[in-house]
Amino acid sequence: MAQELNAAHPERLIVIQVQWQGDVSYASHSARQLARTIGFPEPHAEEIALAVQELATNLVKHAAGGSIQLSPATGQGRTGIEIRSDDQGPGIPDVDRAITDGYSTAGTLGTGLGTVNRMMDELEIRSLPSAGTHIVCQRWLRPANDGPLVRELDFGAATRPYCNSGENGDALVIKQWEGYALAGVIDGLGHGQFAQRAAQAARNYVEQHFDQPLPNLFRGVERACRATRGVVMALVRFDLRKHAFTLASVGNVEVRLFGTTSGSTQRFNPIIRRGIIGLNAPQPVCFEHPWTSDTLLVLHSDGLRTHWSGDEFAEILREPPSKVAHRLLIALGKLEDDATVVVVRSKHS
Ligand SMILES: [Mn+2]
Repeated sequence: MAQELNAAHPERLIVIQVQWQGDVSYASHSARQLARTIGFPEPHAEEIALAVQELATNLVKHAAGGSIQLSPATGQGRTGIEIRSDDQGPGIPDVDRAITDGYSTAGTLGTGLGTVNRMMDELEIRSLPSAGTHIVCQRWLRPANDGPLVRELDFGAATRPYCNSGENGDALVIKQWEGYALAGVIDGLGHGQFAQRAAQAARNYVEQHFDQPLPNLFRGVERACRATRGVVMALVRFDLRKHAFTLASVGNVEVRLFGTTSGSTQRFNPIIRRGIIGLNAPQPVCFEHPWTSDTLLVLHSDGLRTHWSGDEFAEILREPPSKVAHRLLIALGKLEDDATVVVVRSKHS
């Protein structure tokens, strides 16, 4: 695939032999230049340059040199940049650990791969002691945002750690962009410091890639959480032009859908994969469902009781989403677990 792409743009394939620190700066500079040429805005070109700097630094420090290849990339109607890093060095002893942000200790092979995972949209690593390390990653252009964003959804959220301790092992994501939105609840396994680390690794990845397709987000979080305890996560992506949303979920995050004018619970039986992302999770099934102006969506972690009905909370569910979230958290939150609620409804004009 990469070869075809390169063949299509032979004039824009850049191969840089990286042996010493000066080559690192040159590789990073070249990546920034190519990213600008492809059309990446400055902050994104900077992130791509940073990813290349991390990869090239690894080549110098741990592989006695190697090569960085930069080229334009296309795929699934998208345009972007592809970066390859190849060496014949000793291989990365623990890829899972290396790729988890904040885990790789400075100075060991694979340092900075967490950064590469966050900066790039897709990432593949093959590393063997006998055959060196081969990394391919892509970053895609985001559609340009023209004009002020019309916020079509109202979000509410409430979260707190267990027993009101300082460390919250739950996290949430809320994003809106032109015609789309993303909402999610993430629950790091257990609670306390290590649950928080897992949840934050997942949240950081999703925040950085929020507009990417759901399967890509789950694959990226899987990479980001490999050396953590792991997380469960439900993400909902709204396609407002299509009046639809897509849900993908792994593990125990409650998803409820209500018709707020009728007060009725809508039939909604998505396929929820069991498992823990970062440890043993299969890819989630993406489930599409219509989104209407009177739909209320509630996501919550298992730190809230799951046995509740819309009838019980009919009054509360008519409140603004932020109020719904807070009142559900107070009514249903279990003291012994981190608890998080996200509520979404169309803005009523
Ligand atoms: Mn929990």
